[in-house]
Amino acid sequence: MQITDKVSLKVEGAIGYVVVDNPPVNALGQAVREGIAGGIRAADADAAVQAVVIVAKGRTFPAGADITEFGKPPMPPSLPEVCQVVEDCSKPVIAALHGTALGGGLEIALSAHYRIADAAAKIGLPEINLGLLPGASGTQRMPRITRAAPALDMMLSGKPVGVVKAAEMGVIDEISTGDLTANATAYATRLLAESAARRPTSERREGFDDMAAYDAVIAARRAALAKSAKGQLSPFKIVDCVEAAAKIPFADGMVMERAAFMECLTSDQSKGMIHAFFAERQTAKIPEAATAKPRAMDKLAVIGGGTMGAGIAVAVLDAGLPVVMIERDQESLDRGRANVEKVYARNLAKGRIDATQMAAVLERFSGSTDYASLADVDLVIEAVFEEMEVKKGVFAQLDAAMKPGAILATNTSYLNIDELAATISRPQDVVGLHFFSPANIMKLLEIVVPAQVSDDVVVTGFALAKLLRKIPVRAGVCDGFIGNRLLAVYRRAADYMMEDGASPYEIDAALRDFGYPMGPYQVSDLAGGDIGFATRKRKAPIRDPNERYVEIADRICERGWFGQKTARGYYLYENGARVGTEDPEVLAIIDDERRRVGINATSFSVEEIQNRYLAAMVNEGCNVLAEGIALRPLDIDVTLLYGYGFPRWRGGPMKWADMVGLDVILARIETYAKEDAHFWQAAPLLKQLVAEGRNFDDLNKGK
Ligand code: 3H9
Repeated sequence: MQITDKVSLKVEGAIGYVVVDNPPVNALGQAVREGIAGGIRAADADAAVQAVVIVAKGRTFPAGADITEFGKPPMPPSLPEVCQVVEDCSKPVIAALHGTALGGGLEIALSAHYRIADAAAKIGLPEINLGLLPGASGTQRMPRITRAAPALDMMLSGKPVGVVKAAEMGVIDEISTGDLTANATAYATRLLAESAARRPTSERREGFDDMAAYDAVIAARRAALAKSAKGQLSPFKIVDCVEAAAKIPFADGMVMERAAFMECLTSDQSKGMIHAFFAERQTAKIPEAATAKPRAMDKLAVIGGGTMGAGIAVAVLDAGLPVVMIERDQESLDRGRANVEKVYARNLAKGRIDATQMAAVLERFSGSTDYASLADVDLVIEAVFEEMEVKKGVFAQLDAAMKPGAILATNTSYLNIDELAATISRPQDVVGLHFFSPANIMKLLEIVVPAQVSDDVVVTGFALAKLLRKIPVRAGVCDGFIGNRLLAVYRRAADYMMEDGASPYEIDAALRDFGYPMGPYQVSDLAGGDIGFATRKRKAPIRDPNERYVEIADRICERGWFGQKTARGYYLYENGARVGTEDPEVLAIIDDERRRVGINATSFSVEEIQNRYLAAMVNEGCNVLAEGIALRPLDIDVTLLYGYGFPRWRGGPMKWADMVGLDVILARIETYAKEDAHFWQAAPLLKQLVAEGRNFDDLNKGK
């Protein structure tokens, strides 16, 4: 019997099967909610049915509420109501889970009386990743079964767990290997034969058996969050609701959970995180994919065994592919190999892999000092010194050595790839693959599309990103592509504030307060000031004389203070400390510089620091869009979120700007322009959007 177009009820013998069918992830949209509630009620009313199994078609049990419905007018029945219908069924209800039973999907399962899961299934409550909390009884039902700590681990980490762990938690009663529906039927039949009673989770209390321990867990989590989740809403609400589960009646707990869920749902934080969720899936949607298909990618190579080259090699090995590393001499190759082996040795020491696995991975790694070893390679990623002439030399050798149709990628972070491609005989095969350090860990991959490249090379870059489990962003050729180009501008905004009166410590603190894990000067100390220093010296002759240039960084670097590695940079790192302390000598250097250029220091509030830094970022984002360097504002958001530490709960700079209001951002830039009209030039696109009453979200939607 079809209940709605997404849910059917099938009765076979004594069992009624409520079957959900809403690809791709069986999200709990209105028709699914109505269907599950209707299916349960119909099964309840059918005298032939003695037990009900909820099961889903396709790749997964429902993976949660339908996120696309959030923000739209509510459409009954609500998910908490559906959960109650499931629990209130007068016949035992068994949820049969497979795939990823997440969020609202798990909440439905928790409302059933018994749960069986496929051995490969995962369960989780990832709402926190969307700035939300489990809002369909998860905060109330889960701790009743598991106690406080396992419930909070799941809700606060947002990470799913496998079935063995889920069974240990008491959430899964049976693990199924083989045909899930057949096993669920056998399980239901057994329960009926044993006259097993319904087991309403809302009435269970075994999770509250030790209230002193429960209270202690709540207090400890609250204290930890005060440090780790400062400024965020949903983590604290989760703890409040889990605490209440043990203290107030279930119905009151549900009212509290609903109110907390709605407060989170209407917050900018959840809007930002929901935007991030969809944005990171949108970036792979590129024009080239409409017609082109990826080329073969069976064997890869990297040129260079330094930090980047070795990191890329590890990323490729981790994806299960063979990789050849090319270095200029045996000594460098040995160093490169050691860099790769170091990563696996650490994994081994930490128990992440065993010796056999390590040996198997390294089996796929080979090294050579001869470009002839590249003859059968499909895709090479060059990661040599960041200098055009060096790269041109490497590309000439690649051109000579590689088979026709092989892809020649460069990991440059700002050089002109059009110029590089034009020096070889096959510019159509040249693409930019800009990894971020450490390349085996960082999720972002900027795929830089030069003018002459073929579409199938671009889509191969995206296919590689998927294989390496990276988030790809399509970028055009310019100095710094999307990320580093924006970084150069907002870092200048920070340096101007520093020279005008804010200390680097105040600037860092203001940006941590905004949600960054570290401020820009802490990042600079971590990365090392020497490379930037060398680049500034190299670029000095071509610097625009009208541009305001702050010399503070040069004064610091001239003293050999390059950050953590020299125990001194903007901060002092005494006795190998990783967290720096403020350095009065740096403040004195800054004062001297202010005096030298005739600046009277003014003070900047936390808000003012944040506003200027972000305005510079958003404004340059507009220029990058107008030039077609980024396809959509969401591509900029994803770049900054995954490569530059932008707080996810702010959605990315462009989403943040939409929420503040583009007119407000423009007005701020026009005010700053009164001090420095050269730097603070409002982007034409920003002006145009404000004049037309549009925003970045409109651009994302192609409006
Ligand atoms: C919640 O449940 C709140 C409740 O507690 C309370 C409510 C009152 N909705 O990721 P994929 C789309 S909050 C709508 O590429 P995978 C996704 O956009 C929810 N759409 O596949 C994509 O669309 P497209 C808690 C969704 O195999 C397509 O499905 N749950 C949803 O790599 C395929 O997705 C979550 O937060 C959704 N819930 O990964 C789970 N989920 O093809 C969120 C996915 O047009 N989802 N889509 O780009 C996930 O984590 C992953 O999608 C999943 C599959 C692991 C399930």
